[in-house]
Amino acid sequence: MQSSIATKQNTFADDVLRGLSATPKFLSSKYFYDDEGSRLFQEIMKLPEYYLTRAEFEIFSTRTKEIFAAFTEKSKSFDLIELGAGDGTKTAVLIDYFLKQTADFSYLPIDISQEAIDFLTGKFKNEFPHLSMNAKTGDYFRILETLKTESKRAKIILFLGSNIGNFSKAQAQDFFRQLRGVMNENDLLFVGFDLQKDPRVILQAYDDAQGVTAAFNLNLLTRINRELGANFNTNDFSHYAVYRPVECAARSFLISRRAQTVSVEALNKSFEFAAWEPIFMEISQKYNQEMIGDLALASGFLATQNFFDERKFFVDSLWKVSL
Ligand code: AVJ
Repeated sequence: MQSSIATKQNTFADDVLRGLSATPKFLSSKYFYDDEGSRLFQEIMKLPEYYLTRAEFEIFSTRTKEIFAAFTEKSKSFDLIELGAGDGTKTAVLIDYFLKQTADFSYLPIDISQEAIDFLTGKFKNEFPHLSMNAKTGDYFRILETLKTESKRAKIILFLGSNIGNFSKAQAQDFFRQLRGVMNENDLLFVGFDLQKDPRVILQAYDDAQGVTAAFNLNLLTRINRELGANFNTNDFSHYAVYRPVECAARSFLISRRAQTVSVEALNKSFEFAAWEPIFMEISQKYNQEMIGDLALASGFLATQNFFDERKFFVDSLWKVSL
């Protein structure tokens, strides 16, 4: 059960070599999140155009009670496991309420970034001194595999913020199948999906007026310069975003503004860019209710309850394991 996206241990250099040698060229959005990239993503979440974070926060704030009821319907005691926890702002709303209900649970944030985990645990220790917390850094599936036997309690796995959007539909199915493999009968999965809506609204979220999203994309070239000794000139590339309504997917590209050669020392190689040649950077897949139900079924789950914001911009979908 090896997934090409989650467990294959490619290095940054391997992936850059593969992406810049391909036609069309691509780079993986999973490498956006160095320190500067994480900081830029925090900026993105505050942008007026980037509705996703506020929509999900609204769901957590207005439906807290129902979410808690759904989480505790089968088992009163549980491990709340958050994949890609980030800064935990949304989850804090749930935790605060759960603690006030004197719920019997532990919080286990998992992130690939040690820095993110240190920040989050510091903040939560301070904010919730009575919270039982057990943070982990590393590969999601490897950690979940150990938890499968380590803890007897029901697991509620959170995968929020439309993080699933960075996978194509086929990759998303593969990812959920793997999750299914490390879950027990009474475990639950709570997934945040960004929904199909006015295409203009979606496009603007990935093409903001202040150019923060452009900087976020270009930062990956700066990271390649720093970590792999490349000589990208970020002024010679521009950010371009599209939304395709038939596939419900936003995509972003960096476009080479002129014919140029970029060398990457760590790869001992140069790459030619034609004038206006694109590098595919990121997919942000959007969903509708039918797609979500189908994806759940195809990966061994049943979508049992959907929590929407007022405008139906976003949904947190509760999945149980199908037997
Ligand atoms: C972190 C994957 C949810 O696709 O909306 C934000 C990343 N990229 N702006 C998204 C992102 C450009 C974001 N996710």
